[in-house]
Amino acid sequence: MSKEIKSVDYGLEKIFEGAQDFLPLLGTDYVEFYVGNAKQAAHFYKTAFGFQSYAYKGLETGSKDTVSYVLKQDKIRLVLTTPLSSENPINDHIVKHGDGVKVVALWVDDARKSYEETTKRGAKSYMEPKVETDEFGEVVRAGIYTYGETVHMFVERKNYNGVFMPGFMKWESDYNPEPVGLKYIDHMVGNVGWGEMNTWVKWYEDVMGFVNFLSFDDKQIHTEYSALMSKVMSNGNGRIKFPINEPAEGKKRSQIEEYLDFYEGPGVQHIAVATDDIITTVSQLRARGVEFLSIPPEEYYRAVPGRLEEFSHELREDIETLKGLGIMIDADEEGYLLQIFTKPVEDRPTLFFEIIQRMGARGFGAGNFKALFESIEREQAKRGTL
Ligand code: TYF
Ligand code: FE
Repeated sequence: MSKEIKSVDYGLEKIFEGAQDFLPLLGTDYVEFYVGNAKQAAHFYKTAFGFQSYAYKGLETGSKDTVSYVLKQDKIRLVLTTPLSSENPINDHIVKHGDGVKVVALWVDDARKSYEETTKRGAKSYMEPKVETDEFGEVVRAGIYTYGETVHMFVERKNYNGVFMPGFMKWESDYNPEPVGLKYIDHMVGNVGWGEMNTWVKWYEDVMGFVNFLSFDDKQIHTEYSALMSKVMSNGNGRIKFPINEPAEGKKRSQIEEYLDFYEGPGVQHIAVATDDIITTVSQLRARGVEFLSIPPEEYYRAVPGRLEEFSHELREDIETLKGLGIMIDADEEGYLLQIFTKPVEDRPTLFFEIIQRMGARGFGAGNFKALFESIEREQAKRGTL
C-alpha cells in the first residue's frame, strides 16, 4: 500500500503520517564493514569509488585488537574494520559472512534515550550506552541488533568537534584520488529469510517508529524465473529508508535466496548512494574499474521515452549517453530517477552498491525491476546459482 509523500526535501520535519516521534533520527552517521584486510579494502574504496582518507585507528593509536579506516565522500562515512589476532570475535563474523556490513549507525541527538526507547519496545541490546572522550569532547554510542547479526548504533556527537570520534586520529595520506560525486546514502536494503519480511516490517514499526510507505509483492517483482517481495520502511522525516526483501517462490532460485546462502543469514544487500550527476559519477566509476551489471537490452531503452511521456516528464540527460553507460530510467507522477547497480563487491555474491540520481521521483525504480532482475539472473546463471 503506498502512502502519499509530502515533500521531496528530506529535512527534519515530519513528512510521513503514522511515523512515531520517540526516535528522532538526523541521518546516517556511518556504515561499518567487518573485513579480512581493511588496508586493502580502504585502497579499493579510495581508488575505485573516490572515497577520501578521513580517520584511522590501529596499533599507532593504541588500538591493540583492531584496525579501522574511516573514509569519507561528502556526507557518506564508511568504516572498514579488521581484527589483529585470531582471538578477536570479529573473526567469527568474517568467517561466517565474508566481508560485509556489521553496523548501520544512525545520527541522533540523544543516544541514551534512543537506546532506552528501542530496548523498551523489544530491541535486543548490542551495546549499552557508552561515553568516549578525548580533548575534542565526547561521543555517546549505544547499539541494538536488527536482522541477522547486523546492528544499529545510535551516535550522539553534539558535544564533539574532533575528526570522527575518540580513539581515532586524522588520517593524512599522500594518495588522494578525486571523489566521483557520491553525496549521501539514499537507502540501505536488508535481505531477510523466507516469510520473515513482515516480522521485520513490524519490528521497524514497533521498535523504531518507522512506517511502511511502499510495498512490492512477488506479482510485481518477478521475472520468468525468480521472484522476491519488498517493503520500504522509513523514519518520520524520510532521511532513513530501509527496504526489506525476502525471497519468493519462482521457477528458479531467487537472488535473495542466493544472498542468504552465501552470506549465511540475513544482512545488508545493497547500499544506494546518491549523486546529482550520475553520468559523470558512473563514467568515473567505470574508468576506475568498478564493475556494473550488464547493460539492459535495446528493447529496454526503446520503452523509456514512452514511460517518461506517460507522466509528462522531460528527460534532461541524453538517452544515448545513459544507454552507453547502462544507466536505467524510471518515472512516476512526481518525476523520474536514474539508477545503476554494481556487481557484488566481494567474491561471495552478497553486498553490492546502487548509484541513484533522483529527479523528483521518490520511488525505488519499480519500472526497472524486470530489466534489473534479468541482469542479476544472467550473473546468477554464470555462477551456476540460478
Ligand atoms: O532498493 C530497491 O528496492 C531497488 C531495487 O534485490 C532492488 O534498488 C530491489 C531488490 C533487489 C535489488 C534491487
Ligand atoms: Fe535500491
